[in-house]
Amino acid sequence: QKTIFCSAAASTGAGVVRQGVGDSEMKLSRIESLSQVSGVLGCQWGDEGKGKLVDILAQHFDIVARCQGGANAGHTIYNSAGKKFALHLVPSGILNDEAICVIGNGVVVHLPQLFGEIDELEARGVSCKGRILVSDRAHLLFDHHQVADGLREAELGKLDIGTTRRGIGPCYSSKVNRNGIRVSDLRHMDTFPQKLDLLLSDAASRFKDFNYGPDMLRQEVERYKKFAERLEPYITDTVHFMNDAISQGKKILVEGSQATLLDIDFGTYPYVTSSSPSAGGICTGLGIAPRVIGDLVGVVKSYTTRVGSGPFPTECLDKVGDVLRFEGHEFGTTTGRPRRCGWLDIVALKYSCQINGITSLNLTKLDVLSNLPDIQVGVAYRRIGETPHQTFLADSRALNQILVEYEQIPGWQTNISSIREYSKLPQAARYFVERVEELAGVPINYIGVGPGRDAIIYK
Ligand code: 2SA
Ligand code: GDP
Ligand code: MG
Repeated sequence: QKTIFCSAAASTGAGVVRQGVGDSEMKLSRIESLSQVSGVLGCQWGDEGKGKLVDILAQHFDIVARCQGGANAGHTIYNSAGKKFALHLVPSGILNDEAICVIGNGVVVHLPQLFGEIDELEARGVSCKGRILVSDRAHLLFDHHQVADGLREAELGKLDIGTTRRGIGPCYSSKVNRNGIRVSDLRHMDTFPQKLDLLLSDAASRFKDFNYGPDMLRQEVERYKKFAERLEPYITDTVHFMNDAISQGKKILVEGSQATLLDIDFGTYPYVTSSSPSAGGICTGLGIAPRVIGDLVGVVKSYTTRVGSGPFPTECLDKVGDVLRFEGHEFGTTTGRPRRCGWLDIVALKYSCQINGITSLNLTKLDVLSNLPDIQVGVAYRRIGETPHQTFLADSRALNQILVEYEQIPGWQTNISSIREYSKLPQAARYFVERVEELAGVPINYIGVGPGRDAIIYK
């Protein structure tokens, strides 16, 4: 489906390396200059490495907040001892003891998952007590939403979305349908059973294979009575909390989940998630005003991956795709699914930067490209017989058939994973970074060269 039109071999070396600024100074300037309210957003189809950047930046922020999505997210981070943590609902700031982690009103919360994560973190020595606040306005995601997610995917057959089956779509549907159940409803156990009955009856009338009877309701109500007790200390009016914190000058980092191309409005609809992982989701999912948001760091992989169905113009269905998957360990953090892999897509990146107002980029997984003799970067789209353009199309069917024009950049074929200074990167790697920066039109301030917390270069 995809054609390489041009391979403009890049023969020149990297540009002039910034002189005179020490790397630790650069690190501090890159982190400390971030505005009071900053965000980290995915610029592709997710799994760009947002969790790692949030974990690093969290050491300089008072609050780390999630504003959308649910346990479909999978953020893998490593602490300073190199221990791996996979987070789904708990914000990636949790490994910084000083940070308060907020689960905002825009998040859909599956309580068994949340408590499971908290138990695991506590068991591994990460104190969560008093450090996780759950919005009273957040919607509860029940097991039956997950069942409905699976039934709908099965019903769609070959046309399935490829969801994580974590119940995200059905829960946001309940929310928009105005019969969802919110965290604050757990404080009214007298009316809770009727509300839950309505939700379960809806699911039973929608899916013939959805088994629902009085025992199920009774058991679920009993279970949620216990959850309600356990959740009580976490329940917070996070809208007030966030706005008070802003007035007090506290530093807030918003952690995006999924990514712009999975956005319910701006993504490759219908192959998207059911929330707004782009900048707008910060305001609606936390109750803070647009004018308080300053820097938005876009996270972009040095290539592209996607899990689930839907258009992916620069996908590599050949050996290159396998190499990227193998070298980049591209398997879903939540589901373990192999991720589809392909080249970096500048058209998609520019679109994401524009929609979100991205102020700087974190180019991640540069190390993964190290064994490739040359690297392609998708720079324009074109339909047969038409001139190339840089418009990310709304029509997923058209996007599926689009032809991509590539620019070829020479590889560096050297291991770069232990390099920590920009000037020490091979010239070809610097050329790649600077060419991407130029094509995207947004500065690349952070470069990932490995999964570990320290494997980052401040540019
Ligand atoms: P859903 O479950 O309704 O949100 O699925 C709808 C689409 O959104 C995609 N999606 C994701 N894409 C990448 N990463 C995600 N998180 C996990 C991870 C995914 C995993 O970190 O690896 O483990 O498979 C994520 N969550 C949702 C999904 O693939 C559908 O295309
Ligand atoms: P997120 O959903 O955006 O937080 O990303 P995930 O955690 O789902 O997937 C990113 C994966 O890449 C994780 O396993 C990270 O540990 C890993 N990772 C992040 N940055 C880098 C990097 O620069 N190089 C390498 N090799 N791995 C990275
Ligand atoms: Mg992920």
